[in-house]
Amino acid sequence: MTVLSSSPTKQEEKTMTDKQTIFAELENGVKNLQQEAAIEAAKKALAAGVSPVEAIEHGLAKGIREVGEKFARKEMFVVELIYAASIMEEAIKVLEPALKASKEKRHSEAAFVLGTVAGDIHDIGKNLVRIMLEAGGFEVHDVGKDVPTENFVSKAKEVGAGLVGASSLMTTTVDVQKELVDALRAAGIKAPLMVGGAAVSDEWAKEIGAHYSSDANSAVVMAKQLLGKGA
Ligand code: B1M
Repeated sequence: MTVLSSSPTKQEEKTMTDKQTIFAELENGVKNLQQEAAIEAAKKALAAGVSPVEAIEHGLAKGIREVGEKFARKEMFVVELIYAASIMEEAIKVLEPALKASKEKRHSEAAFVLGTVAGDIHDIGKNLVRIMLEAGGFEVHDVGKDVPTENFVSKAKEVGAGLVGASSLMTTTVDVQKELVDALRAAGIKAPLMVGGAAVSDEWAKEIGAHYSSDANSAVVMAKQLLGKGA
């Protein structure tokens, strides 16, 4: 009788180690402000068949969040924060074609208006949400960052949005999401509002009558659920 072992084979162990090494290189490239290293690690991730979503979440995003923590502790200057963000953006550009590769058929009724709220210029996370929504088949109308509430509303009207999404990274701009729900409803737009970003929580979303997701992948799952299309 053959006994099946659940322990990983040598090849599986090697693949896991390679992945962890690549994640660490991506993370270090961003947090140590080494652009070339981050870009090389992104190329390595693609060559090794690592999922670009995992490369971002377990590598680049980990690095930028550590930079954010150091910035908050005054261990890094704002110029370093800006440079780290630009390194992350350059590395994402390397991964972007692979992120988009799995494009599904578009849902015709699913125009999605997406932006970062007024007063907030953070858009790395919002751009990732856009890429993943597009890969998931949505027709995304990205209104940009630091977007006045009325621009979200007018774009939603113009395209007959099935969904509206607003990102907010700062405690000082999160209230704008409430203003946005109110403005959408006042304009007679019934499309659900999805919210996300570092300053947002599920509790807050419920309080304002919106829908929270913590990352780009779960945003796509939620968008499909809200349209009654399942996960
Ligand atoms: Co700024 N920043 N920043 N920053 N920055 C934060 C947000 C901060 C928490 C850093 C800190 O102090 N620890 C802090 C805010 C504190 C607060 O809440 N009050 C802060 C500050 C203070 C500032 C400035 C005021 C600094 C200054 O100038 N003195 C200034 C803001 C100016 C303004 O907006 N008016 C500023 C500027 C910047 C940079 C320009 C340098 C740069 C942004 C570059 C860019 O976006 N193009 C930057 C960065 C990089 C950060 C941190 C370090 C990282 C943000 C990021 O890109 N994360 C951030 C610290 C942190 O977030 N912990 C910080 C990676 C990204 C993949 O994750 O954006 O969370 P995230 O997106 C995720 C999910 O949240 C989710 O999916 C994404 C992918 O998984 N998600 C959604 C996001 N949106 C969603 C929408 C959805 C669903 C899911 O539905 C629609």
